[in-house]
Amino acid sequence: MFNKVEGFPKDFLWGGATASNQCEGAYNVGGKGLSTLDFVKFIEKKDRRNDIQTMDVTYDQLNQYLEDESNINFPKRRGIDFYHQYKEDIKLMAEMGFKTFRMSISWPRIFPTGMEEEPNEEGLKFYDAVFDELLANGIEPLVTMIHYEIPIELTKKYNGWESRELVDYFVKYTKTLLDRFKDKVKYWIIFNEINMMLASAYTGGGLFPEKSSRSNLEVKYQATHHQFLASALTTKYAREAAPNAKIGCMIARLETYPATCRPEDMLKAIQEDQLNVFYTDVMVRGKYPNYMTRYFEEHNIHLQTEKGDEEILACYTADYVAFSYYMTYLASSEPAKSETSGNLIGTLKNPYLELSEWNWPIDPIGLRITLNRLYDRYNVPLFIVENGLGAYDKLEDGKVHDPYRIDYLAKHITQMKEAVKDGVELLGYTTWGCIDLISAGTSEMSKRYGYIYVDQDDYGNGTLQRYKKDSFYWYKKVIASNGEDL
Ligand code: BGP
Repeated sequence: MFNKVEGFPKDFLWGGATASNQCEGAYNVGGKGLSTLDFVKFIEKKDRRNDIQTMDVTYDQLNQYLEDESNINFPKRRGIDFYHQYKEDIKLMAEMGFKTFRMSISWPRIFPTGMEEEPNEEGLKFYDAVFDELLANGIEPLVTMIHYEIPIELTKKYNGWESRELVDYFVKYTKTLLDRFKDKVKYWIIFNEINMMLASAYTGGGLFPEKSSRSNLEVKYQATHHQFLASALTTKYAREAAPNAKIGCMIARLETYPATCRPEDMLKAIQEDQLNVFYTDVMVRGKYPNYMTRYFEEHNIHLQTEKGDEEILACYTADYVAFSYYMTYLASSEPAKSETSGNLIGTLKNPYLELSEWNWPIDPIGLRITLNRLYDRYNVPLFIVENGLGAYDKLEDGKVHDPYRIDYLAKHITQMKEAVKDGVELLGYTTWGCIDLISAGTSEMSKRYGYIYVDQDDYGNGTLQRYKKDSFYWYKKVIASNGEDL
């Protein structure tokens, strides 16, 4: 009756994570259409270390570029050329002993405008080749169907996910993926960080709230509703057409502590946390939680829904909860005094935590807390699909010494192991940007997360050669010992 858990399960999925738009490059190769994120990257960035990173583009900025094609002055490279170098990269991952590799498929590589009748065969072939390479190297693909990348034509024509039309276009795309790759891919995540909609509607939903006649918040939740439907309908199709598929939902986990033990702060922490787990509540429990009824009413949010929506959400829920974890947040009932930056949203400074070079609080114990809380809430397996330290690295004589990264990861894995001993069912751990890639928040190369160094600077200069960092050899040892040798 009482089974003691000693450590990570034997089949624990160790690996790393990437996203197509941050690593493939080749934005106009192989029939790919332009995506919302292609536009984020040509807006000049200053040193954004201290900014809250929202990845936003304004409607005016986008239009300025769209009006005159010659304005489209794409930087030389906006990835690390994974599109052409995937074989070499996968070889390095296999050398580290990866059991899984999280990657995403670029929607506009498959449907360039999102609205074609037939998919782009060249795009499908590219992913076929990547999956074959992974499987040949004994690496299980973990595939995100959409990592923020929306065909730009859908933004222009429909204001992105504000329109319900996007549900059908997206489901057509995801059905294409399931049909084509069901024998190669078992683990899927439908939307990357679906709660990103709140922080940046452009990135999360390809939409400009100011273009809508509705309030900013209302349009974001409307778009979210459409994404929930698209997720459930994708899951419905997977149950029929790819019965072995495991379908995950994903949020950026914003674990929130009260700033003090004042009851008002505790209440505030619960309320802010609810706005985060609202997403998983709908996708795992299959219905809108009661607390949102009050929230919607108080914020004058009226969602347009159709008959049958409720049933779809109830019937097709996620098999597991995937999440990114970088830091924890503080909630206070008093107006903010001092803020620091963070992943997706800023937060108050927690005096007990150190900050990364980008001022993101570092909180390994928070990972154990969040694993316990999510598991208690849902009782379905969890999957940590992003975690890691963005840092400046120095390449010297072909070597990168990154003890800071090893220290960060070892502390997080230690807490992860404690959570597993607490009884949390954890499927795996894929650290973010296992090979250096372009940062989502800053569009820069110098914020590096990887075990593999890629020779490229913020302006796209460099040989693109790959080098193994010290953390490469360390992670190899961690995987070989199933998390025992840290
Ligand atoms: C997550 C995104 C990733 C990623 C990561 C790190 O929110 O899913 O795409 O980039 O954050 O963020 P950054 O690149 O800004 O350091």
